[in-house]
Amino acid sequence: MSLPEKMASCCNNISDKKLDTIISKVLNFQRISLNEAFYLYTHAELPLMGYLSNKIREFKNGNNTYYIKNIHLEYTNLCINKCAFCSFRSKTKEDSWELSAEGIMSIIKENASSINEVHIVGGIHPEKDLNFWLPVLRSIKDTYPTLHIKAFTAAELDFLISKAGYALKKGLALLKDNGLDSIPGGGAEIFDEDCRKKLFPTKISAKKWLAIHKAAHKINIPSNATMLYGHIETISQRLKHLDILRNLQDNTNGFNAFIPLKFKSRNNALSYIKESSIIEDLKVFAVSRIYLDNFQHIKAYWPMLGKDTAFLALDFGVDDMDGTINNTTSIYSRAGATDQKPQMSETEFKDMIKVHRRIPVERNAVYDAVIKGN
Ligand code: V47
Repeated sequence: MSLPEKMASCCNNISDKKLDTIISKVLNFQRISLNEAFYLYTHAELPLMGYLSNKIREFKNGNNTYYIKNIHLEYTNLCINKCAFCSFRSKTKEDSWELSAEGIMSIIKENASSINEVHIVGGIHPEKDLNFWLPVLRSIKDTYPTLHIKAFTAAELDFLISKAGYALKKGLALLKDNGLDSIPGGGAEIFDEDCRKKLFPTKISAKKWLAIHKAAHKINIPSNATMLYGHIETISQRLKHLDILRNLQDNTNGFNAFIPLKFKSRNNALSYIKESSIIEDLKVFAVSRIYLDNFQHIKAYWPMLGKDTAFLALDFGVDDMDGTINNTTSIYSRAGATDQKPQMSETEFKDMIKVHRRIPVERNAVYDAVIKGN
């Protein structure tokens, strides 16, 4: 009996020719189709998904598990959109905050000696546009030239650039010239337009999200991609989301990492939805690793997943962990994340990665290992 046959029979207990073919393709590093991914997702037991995704993970990244020392700087919780899944947006004036340019610089100054990346995102502030941000980015870059600036989801970029009266290409070029190094993956949510209409009708369309990332890749601004799962979307819609990303990556090769984001249900309009199980979470990570054969990295964002599931995911395709964070995000604590004060020391990261029999590698924002002096 071949190995795939053994895996199929031990994990599924029945002979399934279609599953065997898909298993063989994955183990031979051949691309699987959307239909095959659906079949795999709906017919393979979790151990088999883990086994297959781990093969791809080890083929692409060996035992390395990347982590980064960073902060997530959230500059405002004011937002013109009212996305049903969001627990972050302020509902009253008393509950809102926005950071001034000085406030932003002061948070970076406080953390600069212990980080090599700042991840800047926020709500869509009704008044702030590119004219506010260009001097701020310039000032961060001039003061901390080696600090990587990953900033603004495509939804923010669309607003900041158009409000300032620039065309997309020009706006992105100005951001790059003033210090923007890469774009985070937020705002993708789920690409299915029916879900978007129901849950976040005023947010940019999937088409626009993709166009912004494509335009960024064209001028060598790399980015990440995310998928918000576990709300009203179906398995087919999840897989279609992956398919759209795989197609764009074939075209541009500008994505660094894919990050599945587990929907957290506290304090938002979707609180009636039961959160996905750990089994479902691990399946999403595994199928993402298997399907996105042209993405080098699959990232677990632990403040949202919780530490236990995030480290378990190292056996389900994940090779990348974000980040030390220094207690700088509240997007997930407000949505009910287990760690209400998200922070992980470098030692804890390394120890947890080693417990999972992987090699911790501190990375910079472009996935080079950080070489440490004495
Ligand atoms: O787009 C908001 C998600 C995203 C909830 O690129 C929620 O390296 C779950 O994109 N439950 C922003 N998710 C965060 C993000 C991100 C995080 C870490 C790393 C990177 C990267 C990107 O957070 C939003 C939305 O999809 N989100 N509310 C919630 N209740």
